[in-house]
Amino acid sequence: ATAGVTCVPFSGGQPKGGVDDGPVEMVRFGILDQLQGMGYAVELSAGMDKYKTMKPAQDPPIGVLKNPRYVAMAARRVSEQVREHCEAGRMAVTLGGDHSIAMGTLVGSTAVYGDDLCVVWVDAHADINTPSTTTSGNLHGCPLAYILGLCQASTPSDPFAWVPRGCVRKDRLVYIGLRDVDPAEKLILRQHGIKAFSMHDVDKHGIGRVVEMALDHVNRDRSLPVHMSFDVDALDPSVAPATGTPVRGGLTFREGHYICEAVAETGCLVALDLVEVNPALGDPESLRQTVAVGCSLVRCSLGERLL
Ligand code: DIR
Ligand code: MN
Ligand code: MN
Ligand code: MN
Repeated sequence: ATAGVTCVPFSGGQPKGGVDDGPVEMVRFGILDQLQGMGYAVELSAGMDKYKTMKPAQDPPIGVLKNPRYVAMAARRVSEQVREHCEAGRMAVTLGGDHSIAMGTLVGSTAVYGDDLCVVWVDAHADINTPSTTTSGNLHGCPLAYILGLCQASTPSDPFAWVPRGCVRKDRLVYIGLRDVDPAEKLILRQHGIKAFSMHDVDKHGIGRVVEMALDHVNRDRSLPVHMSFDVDALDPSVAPATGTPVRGGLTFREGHYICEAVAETGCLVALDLVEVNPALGDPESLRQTVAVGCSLVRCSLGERLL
């Protein structure tokens, strides 16, 4: 099998620098060699340094949205790289970077797999704010609103006009790990009947049952392709401290890995995002720990087994 790896050193979807160094730190930690050691051929997308230089000279806010053109350009490029990997039948692995790049990864995977594609979104946050509900204006809190078609292209000059609204079906999205959801996002989830397993559900049912219920919701027969988008802040800050928006009460080390192992076991995974590793936050040990856990989540998702 071949892993098509796209490194996206991008931080424009949120205000903290450093998350753009997530991919290079994971590569330095050895993720590419580790995948090869597992038997994968690795095909690396070219020009990963380009993202840092893509910033347009003029990018004033649109409404409250920050860096809208920069985010849109980067995500569009990601979408092309992920689409190429999926077209070639590779497992598309995208290393972020902040979570706004998932707008690109999902456009890329759905371009190939269509609306059969199921999305497992592992995150402390719902990332489903629309341009009108976001209070932060940070686009890493918005990718799913665009993807699901909750915000229409308003003007021809919308930098996100290239995003096919509704490329992922609402009934094919499921969340695991939520615990910091904005009031407007709660309304959106309820209004559209989007399935979400919060940390309360993980406590109540245990992670084994939660993953089973999540997969049953989007993919009962385990026959459809799955794209997992894993925000490292889904993990408890004691496990993954070096991330921009840590929220206490998160997944344990084992719960995070269990999700990846169980998804890998289905044999349905076609695309994986591992995002929001920010090596600039915290002491060297926090950084090492977070980079290491990011790499091990990637390996488990791609089938590394304990026995
Ligand atoms: C918040 C935080 N819901 C926002 N989102 C984060 O800015 O829209 N996403 N941190 O990862
Ligand atoms: Mn998050
Ligand atoms: Mn939106
Ligand atoms: Mn996120």
